[in-house]
Amino acid sequence: MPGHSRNGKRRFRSNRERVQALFSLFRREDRVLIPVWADPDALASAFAVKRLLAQRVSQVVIAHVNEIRRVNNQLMISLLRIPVVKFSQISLEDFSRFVLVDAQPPHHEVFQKISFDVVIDHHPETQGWEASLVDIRPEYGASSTILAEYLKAVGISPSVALATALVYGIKTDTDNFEKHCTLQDVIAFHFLFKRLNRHLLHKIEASDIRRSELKYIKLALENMKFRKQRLFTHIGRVPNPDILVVIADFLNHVQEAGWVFVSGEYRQKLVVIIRCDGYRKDAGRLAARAFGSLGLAGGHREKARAEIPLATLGVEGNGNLNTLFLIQLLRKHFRDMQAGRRAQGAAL
Ligand SMILES: [Mn+2]
Repeated sequence: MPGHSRNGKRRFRSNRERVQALFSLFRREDRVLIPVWADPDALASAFAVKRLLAQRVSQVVIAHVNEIRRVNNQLMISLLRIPVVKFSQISLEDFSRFVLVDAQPPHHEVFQKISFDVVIDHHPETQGWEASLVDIRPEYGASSTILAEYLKAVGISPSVALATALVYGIKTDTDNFEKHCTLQDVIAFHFLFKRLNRHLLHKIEASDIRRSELKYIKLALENMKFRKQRLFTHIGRVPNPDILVVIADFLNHVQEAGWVFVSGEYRQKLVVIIRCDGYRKDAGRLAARAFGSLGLAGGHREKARAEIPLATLGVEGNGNLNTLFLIQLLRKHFRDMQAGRRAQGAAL
């Protein structure tokens, strides 16, 4: 077929043409499934696809394949009334069409088993799969931006909830327009801005901790130790590691702290969250060097994380570790770093 490749990567002259092609794939009797790895961008994108197809098919179901743990994401779903169900509760035979947003089939084993009709994403393009309509734009900061363009192209004014969801998706994936952001993301933000409710958005963005988790902040402060400009605290057993991230981000606000190390025990692992200012420091590299041989470790310049099986550390997971243990784990590394710097200085 001229101008129409085997795997749906047809060239379109406009978003309007692309959305028309999308619409032409669906019939009234279709029941559409959108499985998502539920993060803000994926949820918002799926919500937008549901809106686009609402009057055109008999049903659109959004099903999350991961467990939704983050408070922000739970609140996004409840405050914006995004209709989602657990993937384990649905059965694929009930659906005639499948749409994937903010991901590609190789990204998850669940997605791999489904033959998708439509794939819309902004991650780097992967191979070995086909769909009738494929729209992948790796240069975009968020899939929500692509969906905002779709809505605009066919003259659909998003509801307050949908506009707020899409803005949250874009802001999350672009780190508030500081990372992987293009002009298109800014234009989409401008289009959505007129419709969004900033009080709802702020409540969702600000809510990253539960009342029941406040006690871990108290523990973090009680157990905190400073060594030079390094802040260490071990919190003990935690119900989920997200609370460690929240505490590390908070302690990273302390002016005197150049480095922040927050650890906790979760499922027989020591989870260490690392923060620094990223200026002449590299948290990702430190995590890899200090913990890479012991477990999973990595991250970016300012943020990193390590997960080390307690068995590898030769300790038992009964909450008996403390901040001194964490300091001990990192002490050797900092000594090596200092020795390295001295050696460098001597050579000059
Ligand atoms: Mn995304």
